[in-house]
Amino acid sequence: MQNFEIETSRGYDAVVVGAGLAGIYALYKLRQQGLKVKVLEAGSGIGGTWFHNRYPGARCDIESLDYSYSFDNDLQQEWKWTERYASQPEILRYVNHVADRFELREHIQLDTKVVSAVFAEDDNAWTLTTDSGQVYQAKYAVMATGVLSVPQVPSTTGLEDFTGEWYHSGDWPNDGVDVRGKRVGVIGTGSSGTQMIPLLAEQADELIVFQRTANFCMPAQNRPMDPDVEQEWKATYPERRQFARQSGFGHNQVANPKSGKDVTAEERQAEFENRWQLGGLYMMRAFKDILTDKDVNNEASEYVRSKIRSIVADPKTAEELSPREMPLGTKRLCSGTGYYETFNRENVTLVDVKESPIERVIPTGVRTSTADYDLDVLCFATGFDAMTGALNRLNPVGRDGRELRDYWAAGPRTYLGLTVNGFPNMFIIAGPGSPSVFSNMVTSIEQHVEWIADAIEYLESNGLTSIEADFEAEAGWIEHVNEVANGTLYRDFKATWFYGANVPGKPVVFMPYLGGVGNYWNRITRIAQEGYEGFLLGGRRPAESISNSSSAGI
Ligand code: NA7
Repeated sequence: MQNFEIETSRGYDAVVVGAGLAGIYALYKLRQQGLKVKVLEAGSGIGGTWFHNRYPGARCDIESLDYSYSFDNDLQQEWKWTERYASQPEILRYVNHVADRFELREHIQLDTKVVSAVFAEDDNAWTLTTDSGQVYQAKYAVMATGVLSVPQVPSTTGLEDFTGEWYHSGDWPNDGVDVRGKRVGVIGTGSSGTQMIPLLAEQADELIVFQRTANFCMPAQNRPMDPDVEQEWKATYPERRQFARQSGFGHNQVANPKSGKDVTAEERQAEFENRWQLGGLYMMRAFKDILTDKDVNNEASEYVRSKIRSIVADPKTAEELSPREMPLGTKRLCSGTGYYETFNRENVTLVDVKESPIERVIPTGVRTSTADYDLDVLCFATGFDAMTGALNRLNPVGRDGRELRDYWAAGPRTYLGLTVNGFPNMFIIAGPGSPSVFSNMVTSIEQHVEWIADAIEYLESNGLTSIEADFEAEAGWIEHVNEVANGTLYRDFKATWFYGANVPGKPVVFMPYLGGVGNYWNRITRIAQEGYEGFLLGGRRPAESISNSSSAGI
């Protein structure tokens, strides 16, 4: 038995796990309602994803004016974003500014990993234990544990004997990595790889890119913030925020309402070019059926391949970089700067590790089935145990000893992505079964936090003790999440982290909800307004005595 000094800190109304964008807003919002809240954060700083993903070139692929909190008008008016798409350091500055501005820091405990979360029926409370043996008790547990927060390093044999340095994109050293004059290898060409590769190529002596699956990488078309754009956004923020909340993906990117089938081939090409120039994820809004109609998607895919051929000088390299396996966008579309151009540099080599698989790491570098590559630095841009990784590791224990990891053994089960049957008063922010990674995360985070705050207020003002998902409602929701995904081209390509397929042994189940942010928001709002249909409410009094009184009363 470990010799912990047990400090029991009772009396919290809510404990929030994680101090990223979700945890910070949950803290702000619940404190505003008069709750006593503690945030426990494993990292040595706040910011979550934006704290840990410090690799060169890390940048958001949603425009900065959109990817920001809307809850405080002075904040959104006063904060100045310097670029169209914010870099990781700028977003981290923003998160820290928010924490200071709203005096949140004193309620956040850093360097504190929650190692267990157990619900006790008798106390109607969650007990959370930290890695240093501290114990926190609270009525409500809010899991703001992140959706891309568990880095995935492949179990590559020999890594322990590698004599160089190695890093994962999602756990990059705070003070950076100096690659000048070095031979650098990057494994992985998803969003992280395609962002870091151009910068590493500029600094390193030599860069070897190990690509297993070519991915589509749109030019971000990033640029310094245009003062006219900023002024226009700030003048119309209320309308823009409302638009984002009611949109398909939680942001202001204007979607073409036309079907690709209703226009001529020339018009389709013109629209693809328009979207290429708009940059990044705009391509996915080219036609309303780009993700449901194979022909329209094929044409868009071919358009992007033609762009790759026009950029990359060596035809063989261009062909290797051209995705052939998946419909455009069914693997998360990348948004980068100078990605394809980088392969015209003399110091950059593309290695196709589908054709010649990586066999092992050797002390001097990486061995594929056909060659050895000498490396000083090896960068893993190999992704995350996404959406469920952090929660499964924490493995909350709910009613009657139910363990989340067991309950989710065949894939995550949630009602609306917010709650789980058997886990009373445990809320998940941007959980599986909600739009989450298929949206502007800040919009989804705000929607979830506000919904959770309202639910707590409803419980407290109606003398209710708990809320959790009804088993049948949960089952119905999961069916709906799958049905929606099956109506799209996502059903045709499952080798992605959306399905959990990147983690060996993880059940292959489509995890995010594709029904649209606006539709989803209207649904969860209606459910709340109508008395939380599909939820089990503990301690419910006779229906006539339940009011909609708005006093929080904790
Ligand atoms: P991703 O998108 O999961 O990309 C991981 C990349 O790493 C992808 O190219 C993988 O190839 C590659 N990979 C993973 N394991 C291996 C092994 N063992 N050998 C070779 N290549 C491998 O992660 P990112 O960090 O780029 O992006 C995650 C999300 O963050 C992104 O979608 C945005 O939402 C932000 P594969 O395609 O599996 O063949």
